[in-house]
Amino acid sequence: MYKLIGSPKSRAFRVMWMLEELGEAYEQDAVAPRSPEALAVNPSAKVPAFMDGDELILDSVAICQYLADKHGKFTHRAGTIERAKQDSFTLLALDELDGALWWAAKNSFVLPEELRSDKAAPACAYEYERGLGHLEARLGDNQYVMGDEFTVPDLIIGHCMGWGINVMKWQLPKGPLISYLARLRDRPAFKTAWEKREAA
Ligand SMILES: N[C@@H](CCC(=O)N[C@@H](CS)C(=O)NCC(=O)O)C(=O)O
Repeated sequence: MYKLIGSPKSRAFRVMWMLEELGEAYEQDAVAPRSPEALAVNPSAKVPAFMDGDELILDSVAICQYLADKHGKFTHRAGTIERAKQDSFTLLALDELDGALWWAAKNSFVLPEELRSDKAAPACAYEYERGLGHLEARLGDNQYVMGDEFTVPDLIIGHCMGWGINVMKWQLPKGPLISYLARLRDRPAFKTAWEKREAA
C-alpha cells in the first residue's frame, strides 16, 4: 500500500490525482506543511512526501513521475526523444507557472512579514501570464501537451491552473487554454481526487 503524506489542499493533490489515474490504492496522512509531522519526514517540512513500502520520496513532481514510470502509464519512456519533450513541458510548468504562483504565495503568507514585498504579486501575475502564452503557443491544436495522450506535465499544469484560478484569482486568457483545462478537469480521476479533496 502506498502512503501519501500531505494535506489534500497542498501539492499533495497532484499525487492524489495521479494515484486515481493509475487506479492505485493508497492511504493518506493529511499533515500540514511545516508541521512537526512534515518535519519528521522532510528536513524542509514541505509536503507532499510519499512512501512506497519503506522508501521515502520527496517532491510532488518526482513522486508523480516515479509512479508514472513504475506503472508504465501517462509517460514516455526515459531516454527517448518523446520523454525529453515531455520533461520540457514539466519544467515549463515548474519554471513559469508553479514558480510564479509560489513566489506570490511566499510574499503573501510564507516569508517572514518583514521580507514580503507588495510588488511581488503583480510581477508574479505578469510572469504567470507570459508562461501561459508560451504554453498556449506550444500546445497548438493538441488535446494534451504531448498530443492525444495525457502525460505527467498535463497533470502538473492542470494543478497549477486550478491554483491560479481558485487561490490567486488569476484567470486564463480567452482561447484554447480554457478548453484544455476543461478537458483535464473532465477526467474521471481528476473528479474523484477533487471530491476527496473537498471531503477532507
Ligand atoms: N517542489 C515541491 C514544493 C513543495 C512545497 O513547497 N509544498 C508546500 C505546500 S504545497 C509546503 O510544504 N510549503 C511549506 C514551506 O515552504 O515552508 C513539490 O512539488 O513537492
